Amino acid sequence: MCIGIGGAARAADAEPFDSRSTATAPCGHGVPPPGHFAPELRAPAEGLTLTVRQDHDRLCYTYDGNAEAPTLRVRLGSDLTITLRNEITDPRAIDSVTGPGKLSVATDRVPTIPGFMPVVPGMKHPATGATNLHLHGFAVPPVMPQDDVLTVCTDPATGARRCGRREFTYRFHIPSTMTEGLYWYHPHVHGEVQAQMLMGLTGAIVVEGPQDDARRAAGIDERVLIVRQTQDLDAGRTQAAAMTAAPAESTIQEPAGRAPAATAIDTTHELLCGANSGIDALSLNGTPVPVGEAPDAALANFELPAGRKQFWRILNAATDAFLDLAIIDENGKPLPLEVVARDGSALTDDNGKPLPETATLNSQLVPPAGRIEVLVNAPPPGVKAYLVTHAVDTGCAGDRLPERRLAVITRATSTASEPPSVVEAPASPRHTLFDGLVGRHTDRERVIALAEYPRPGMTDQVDFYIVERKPGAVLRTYGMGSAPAITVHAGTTEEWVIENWTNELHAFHIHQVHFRVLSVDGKPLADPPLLDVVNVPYAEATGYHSKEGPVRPGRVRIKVTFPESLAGDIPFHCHLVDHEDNGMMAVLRVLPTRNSGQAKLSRR
Ligand SMILES: [Cu+2]
Repeated sequence: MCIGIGGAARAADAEPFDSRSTATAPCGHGVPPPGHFAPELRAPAEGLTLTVRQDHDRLCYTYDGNAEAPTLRVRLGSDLTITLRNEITDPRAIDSVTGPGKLSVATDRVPTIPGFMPVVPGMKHPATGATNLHLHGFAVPPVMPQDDVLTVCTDPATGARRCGRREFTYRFHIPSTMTEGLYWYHPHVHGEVQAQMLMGLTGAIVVEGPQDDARRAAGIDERVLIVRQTQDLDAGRTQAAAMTAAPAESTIQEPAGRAPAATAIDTTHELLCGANSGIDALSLNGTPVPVGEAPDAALANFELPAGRKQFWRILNAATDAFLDLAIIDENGKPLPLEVVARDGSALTDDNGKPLPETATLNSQLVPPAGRIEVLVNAPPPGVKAYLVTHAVDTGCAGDRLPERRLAVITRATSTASEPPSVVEAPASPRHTLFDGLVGRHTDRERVIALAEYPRPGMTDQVDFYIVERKPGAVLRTYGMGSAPAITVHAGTTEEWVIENWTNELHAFHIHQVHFRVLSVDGKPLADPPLLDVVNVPYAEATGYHSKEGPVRPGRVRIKVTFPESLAGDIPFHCHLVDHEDNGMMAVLRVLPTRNSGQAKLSRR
C-alpha cells in the first residue's frame, strides 16, 4: 500500500531525445529510444560534480552538461570524490509528488488494546527540496564526509535553508574488502525520498575488481540495465474490509504474576487490503516499459552473438515495484540464465568461496533497491526471447504488478569474433568484509516487526512502522533526528527475525552492511545469500487464534555483523521508499570499541 502519488507521470512525448542540460531544458528533452544506455563515467581521481537540476516535475543528476545520471565506475580500494550541488528551484513541485492528504496535525492514536504495542501515528513531512547522496550497499562509514545521510544535506536554490550549504563534497574510500559488483546512488532526505526518486534521481555504480578483470579478459561483454519507476498511481484506492480482523477477545492473557510484555502486534486495526487499480510506470535505461503485449519496436533489442555469453548487471531502482526477472521464449518457456551476483556480491559460501555457476530456469525476484548480475546466452537458432518481469503477487494490500516485457533478445546472424586468446582464469579468492559471517558466534537475537496502520478516522492515509519487539516498545513513525532504536558494539554479530505483520511485501534494507539470509518463513536456505535488501513475505491468515493474533507474520531470519570500520549511526528501513518516507525506518547505532571513534558519535 502506498500513499497516493501522481505528479511525476509523463507520457512519452514525441520530442526527440536530447540529454543536454540547458537553461531552458535543465533535464534535457524527450525520453531515450529503446536500446539506450546511460553514459558511463570512470570516476576521475580529482573527483566529479553531480548537480541536481529541476524542470517542473523532473529532477536530474547532471554531469558535465549532460542531464542523464552517469553510470559510475570505480575500483576497489580507490577513493571516490563527489561534489553534490543542489540547484532545485521549486520544492513545492516535490511536495506535490509526495502524496496528498498527509496531515500536519496529529490525529488520535490508534486505539490501544491492553497487551499490545501502542501505536502513535505520524505527521506530514513537507518536502523541503533538500537533497543528499546515499551510496546504496557501500561498506563505507556512515560518517561525514562519507555515507552520512542523517546529518548531511544540501539546500535548494529557493526555499528554506535547513542544511546550511548548497553543495557538499563527499569523500568516499572504497575498501578493498568490499564486494565488487553493481551498486547505486540516490537521495536519502527522510520524507521526500520517494518523490525525488520518482522525479528522476537514481543512478548506477559499478565497483570493479578482479572478477571484472577476469570477465573482460575472457571477452565477455557487459550491459548495465537500470529499471526505474516514474509514477506511483495509488491515488484513489479504496480499502476493502480487514482481511483478518482480530476478535475483541484477542487481548493476551499474561501469566499471573508477570507484568504484561505488550510486545504483540495489534492486527485489529491494521491489515487492511487495498483495491488498487493503477499500474505504475516503469522505465528501462530511461525508455518507458510498455504494459501488455508490446510491439518489439517499443522494446530494447539485445542481439547476442552465438557462443559468447554476455554479462548483464540489472538494477531495480524502482520506488516500490518488485521485479521477477526471467528470460522466456515467445511461448513463455523459460530459457536458462546464470546468476553470478546479487546486491553487488558474487554468490559465495560463508568463507567467500564462489559457488559453482549453475544455469537456472527459475525466475529471479529482485526487490526494490536489489541488484542481480547474470550471464546470458544467445537464444537457440530461430528463437526470439524476451527479458521479462513476471507478475508479482505483492499481497492484498500491495501494488498490481502485471507481467511486462523489458527487452527482446535475439541471436546475431553473424558469428562472434574470436574472443581474446586468454584463458578465463577464476579470480583468486579475496578476503571480504563479511566472510565467515554465518560461522560467527551470535551475540544476540532480536525480533524486528513491520506494521502499517490507517490513521484513525482516515480512509486514505496510512502510517508505516518498524520496531524491535521488546517490552515497553511503542510503534512510532520515524522522524528526522529520532534517537537510535538499537545500539550495538562494533565487532558483535546478531540474528534478526524480520516479521511482516501486513498484507503486502516489504523490502528490508540496512545501510553499510550486507547480511546473510538464513531462512524465509522458517525454511532454512541452503546457501544463505549475502544481500543488502531482502523481500519479507506478507502475513498469512492462519485461521486460528494464536498469541500473535489470528495471523502468522511473514518472517525472514538474517545474520548480520557490525565491523569496527562501519561504526556510527546506520539507518535500516523498508526500501519501498514511500513506506520509509512515512515512518518505516529506524537507526542502529554501532558504538566503536576504540576510543578514537567516540568523538564522531557525540554529535547528537
Ligand atoms: Cu515496506
